[in-house]
Amino acid sequence: MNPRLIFRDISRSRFIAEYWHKRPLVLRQAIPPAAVALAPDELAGLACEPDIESRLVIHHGGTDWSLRHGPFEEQDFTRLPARDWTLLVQDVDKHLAEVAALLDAFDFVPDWRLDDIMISYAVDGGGVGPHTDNYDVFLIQALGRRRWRLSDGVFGEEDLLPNCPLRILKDFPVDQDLVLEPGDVLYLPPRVGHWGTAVGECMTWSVGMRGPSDLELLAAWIEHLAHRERPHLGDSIAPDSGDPARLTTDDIAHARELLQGCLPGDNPDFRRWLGAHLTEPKPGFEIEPIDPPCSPEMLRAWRREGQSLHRHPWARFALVQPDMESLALCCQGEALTVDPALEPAVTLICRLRHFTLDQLPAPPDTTRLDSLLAELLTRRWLVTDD
Ligand SMILES: [Mn+2]
Repeated sequence: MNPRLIFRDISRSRFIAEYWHKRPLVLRQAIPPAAVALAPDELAGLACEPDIESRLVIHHGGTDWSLRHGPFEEQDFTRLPARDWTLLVQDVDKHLAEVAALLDAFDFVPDWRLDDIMISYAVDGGGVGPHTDNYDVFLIQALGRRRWRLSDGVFGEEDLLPNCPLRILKDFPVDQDLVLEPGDVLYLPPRVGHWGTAVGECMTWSVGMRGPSDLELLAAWIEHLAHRERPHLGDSIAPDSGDPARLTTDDIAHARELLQGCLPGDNPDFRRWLGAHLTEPKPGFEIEPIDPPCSPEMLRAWRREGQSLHRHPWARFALVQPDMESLALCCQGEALTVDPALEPAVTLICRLRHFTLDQLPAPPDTTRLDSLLAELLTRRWLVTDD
C-alpha cells in the first residue's frame, strides 16, 4: 500500500523548516525496503529498451572514466569488469507503476516538482564520481550498502575534471562520510557536493525534483508573450541636439521600461500560464488522448461497478486559482478550467495517485463531476486500472 517517508528522529515539519533546500540529512530506516524492491535483472532489462534513457559508467581508475548511453544489449552486461561500474536508468517511475507508487512517500513535495525516479545498480566501487546537482534529491538505499561522502565546498564549472565525459569534481574535500543501509534515505539540497560509491553490490533509487531556472522561466514567459501585439522601442528626438547618432538617457530609460513591461503581473493569464508551464512534460512523455473520447455515461456505469482510477505515470498536476471565481487543473503544459463547485473532488484527485470513484466527495450535481472525469480520462491524465 501507499508507502510513506518515515520521520523518526525529526518531525516532517522540522525537516521542511531546517533542512529542505538548505542542508543534507540522513533519515535512517525511512522507507521500508519492500517499497523499493526491483530486481537488478529487471533494471538491466529496462536499460535494453529503446525508449528508456540509461547510462553505463565505468571508472578505470584515477581520472579515467567512461560513459556509454543505452539502449544496451544483454551481452553488454556480461563483458563488464568485476568492479567499479554502475548502470543508471532514468524515469523508471514513468515505465513501472509499482515504482511510481513510491512517489506517494513524497506527497509533501508539490506534484509538479517531482521529476523522476532514477534507479542505479552498481558493483563494488561503482558510482558516478564526486559531483553536484541543481535540484533537491532523495537517495534511497534499496539493496546493499553505499558509502556517501559529502562536501561543504562551493563548486563551479572550473572545478570540473577537464576532458571527462561526466561532470566530475577534480578535488573533493570531504566533510561527512557515511554508509547507507537498505531503507536509509539521504536528502540532498541543490549544489551540495556528493560522492556515492557502492560497498559491494548495491542499488539506489534517486527521487529527483525539478524546477526551471530564473532564465528558463523568463525565456518561457517571453515565448508565451511572443504571439501577442507588443509595443516597440521608439526614440526620443531632441530637435536641436545636432547629434543624431547619440542614444539619449531617455532612449535608455524607454528601453528599460519596455523590458520591465514584459514581466508578468499577478493576473489570471499569468497564473494559468505558470500552472501549465510547470507541468510541461519532458520530451518523450507527452500523453496522447484516447479516441473515441470517454463519455459521462461510462462514468456512471463505472461508479456502480466500483471502478478505480489512477494518475497517468507521466502526469504531474498543479492546481491554480486564476481568480476568485475559477479554478484550473494544470497538467502536461495545459490549464483545464474546472467548475469551482468541484474543488473538493479535484483537490482529492490531485492528492491521490490512485482512488476509487466512490472516494471522491460527491458534489450536489454528479453529472458535472462525471463530465470532468470523462474529460480527464479522455486526455488520459487519469487512466483506469486495466
Ligand atoms: Mn547526484
